[in-house]
Amino acid sequence: MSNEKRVGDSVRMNNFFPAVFLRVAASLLLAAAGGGWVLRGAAQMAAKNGAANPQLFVDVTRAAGIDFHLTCGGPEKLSILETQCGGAAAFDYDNDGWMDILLVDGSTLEDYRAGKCHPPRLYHNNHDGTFTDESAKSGLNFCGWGYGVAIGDFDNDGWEDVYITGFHGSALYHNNHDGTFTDVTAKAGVANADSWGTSAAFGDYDNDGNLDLYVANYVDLDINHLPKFGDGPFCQYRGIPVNCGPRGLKGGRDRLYHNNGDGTFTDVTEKLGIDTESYYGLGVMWLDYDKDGCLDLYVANDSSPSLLYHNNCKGGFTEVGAEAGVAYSADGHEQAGMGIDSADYDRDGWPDIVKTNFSDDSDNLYHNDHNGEFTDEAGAAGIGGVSSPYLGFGAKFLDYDNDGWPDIFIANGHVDPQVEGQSFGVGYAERPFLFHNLSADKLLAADRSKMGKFEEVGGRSGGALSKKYVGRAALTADFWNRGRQDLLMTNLEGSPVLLRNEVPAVGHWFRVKTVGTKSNRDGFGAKVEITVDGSTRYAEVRAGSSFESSSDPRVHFGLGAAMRVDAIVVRWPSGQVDKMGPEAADEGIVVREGSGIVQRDIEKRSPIRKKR
Ligand SMILES: [Ca+2]
Ligand SMILES: [Ca+2]
Ligand SMILES: [Ca+2]
Ligand SMILES: [Ca+2]
Repeated sequence: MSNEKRVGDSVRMNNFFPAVFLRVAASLLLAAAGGGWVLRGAAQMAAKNGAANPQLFVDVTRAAGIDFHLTCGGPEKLSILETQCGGAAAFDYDNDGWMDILLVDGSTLEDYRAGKCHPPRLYHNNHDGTFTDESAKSGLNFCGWGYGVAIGDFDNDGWEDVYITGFHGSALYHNNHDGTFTDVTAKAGVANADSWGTSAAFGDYDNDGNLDLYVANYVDLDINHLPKFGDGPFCQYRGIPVNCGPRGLKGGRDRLYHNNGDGTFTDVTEKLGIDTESYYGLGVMWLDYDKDGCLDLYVANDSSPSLLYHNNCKGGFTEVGAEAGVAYSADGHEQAGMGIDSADYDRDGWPDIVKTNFSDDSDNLYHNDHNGEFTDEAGAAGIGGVSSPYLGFGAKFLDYDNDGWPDIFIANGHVDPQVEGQSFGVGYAERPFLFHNLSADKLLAADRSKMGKFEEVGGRSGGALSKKYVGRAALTADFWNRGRQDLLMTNLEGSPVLLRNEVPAVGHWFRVKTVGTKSNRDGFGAKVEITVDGSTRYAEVRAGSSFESSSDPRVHFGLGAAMRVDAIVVRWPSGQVDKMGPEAADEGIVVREGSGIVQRDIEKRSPIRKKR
């Protein structure tokens, strides 16, 4: 399904609520008639009539009640500290079935030195398209210079806990089950005290049922002796003075904390040989790339090789990034890796990887070759050339049109405001990318050799996707429980952007939430396989990926025209395998380890409630 075929809905959502309610009402009627897919035909007809391109995503930030302005140093970004802020998470902190939002704030050199706090903001999802700022009573009183966030239920009590990374001080907050959190950093032993944490992610690497924690550390800096702006070879970009680093500065060694299961963690960094070279860590993701049942770890490093830690299933890791083909670019040079994500974009049953890089360098699309190695297909897939001038940060696979083929969203934005107005062909603020996976079209054309091609459709979709931002975190979530994947991107210069999926013609969908019993409660690391129309789709359960981000952990599958999922298999980290199905399309199920389906979220499919 090419974008041209989906053209036709020229509705502009200037007035969010009436338009949204009309849209939801219309989709309810169509869903009731079993004909959500009918919309596709209508859109195609409209396309023939020459209607304008649709806005695929609509900026609803203000209408939704998100009123937050990120603080991250001054406008000139005189220090590298001022260039990497903007962590964000989508998670359901109160277990009401709706994804809430957490936004991490940064600081300024003056405020940080003076001890002035910039606590994070917690927005509760009101189920009606709006959010309420619950920060004040949340107890998320982080005071420092915040960067990223990781979400996971580290104590397996059924409530999501929060880890916030910061400059020389990160913090773990335990969820008290009543909308409040308690700082348990000291007891847990995960302060990461003298390091500058960026991205972090929870994953159970030793399959003991307790989530362990990886924290990427970027640069070791003394805030009282910061390198001087523009002073020296590592403080120049194409001959103009900019903030210094990361080259020329000392790298921060990442940390891996093993969860002891009693509220404490043990730092196993040295014992397990993690980040021995202290590279400039930015992106973190747990995945099982060789499907041996033990979670591997991929870390994107700035200005140094990216690292892939293969889990030997005996409690240790071997770093295999170079051998596996994910340490360098396709032509073998070091890159400035920023954000990473994984999904099976070509549906061959193995998890692939996307990674963003600096300007004048392509993003990577590492195809999993099933033998422990990857091939960078970015160029062939149509991603390399488009992405080359841009500086990418957050990256997320999503199936925004529910056609069953994972698409890719990338947040772009430079680190040096000084590039603006120069003749380098790069800007400070840049538009994000939405890469549409064209495999459905290729399949229809019976030309399977062209599978795995992407087309950038954000630029011409108009509206929010064609605007420029200094993008950092990027996450996906079904914020309105409609069976659509929405987006949230943070912006170093200003407000985050909540992007509501308004794709005019979407396919059917299916969503799986995992609840571990023997395995970790979140089910992170579980593999979900569904069989639809004779083909099997593969996904892994995770929340942490992209850049400084945590996404909706519920596994979302687009189904295209299929009205039924024939089989569902969940392979848990414990080794338990639960087999279910068939199930009807357009529902979310909750699968409990060992029990199968324990809940069907059909009633939440199309919520219409009066705005309060
Ligand atoms: Ca909630
Ligand atoms: Ca918990
Ligand atoms: Ca563990
Ligand atoms: Ca798609």
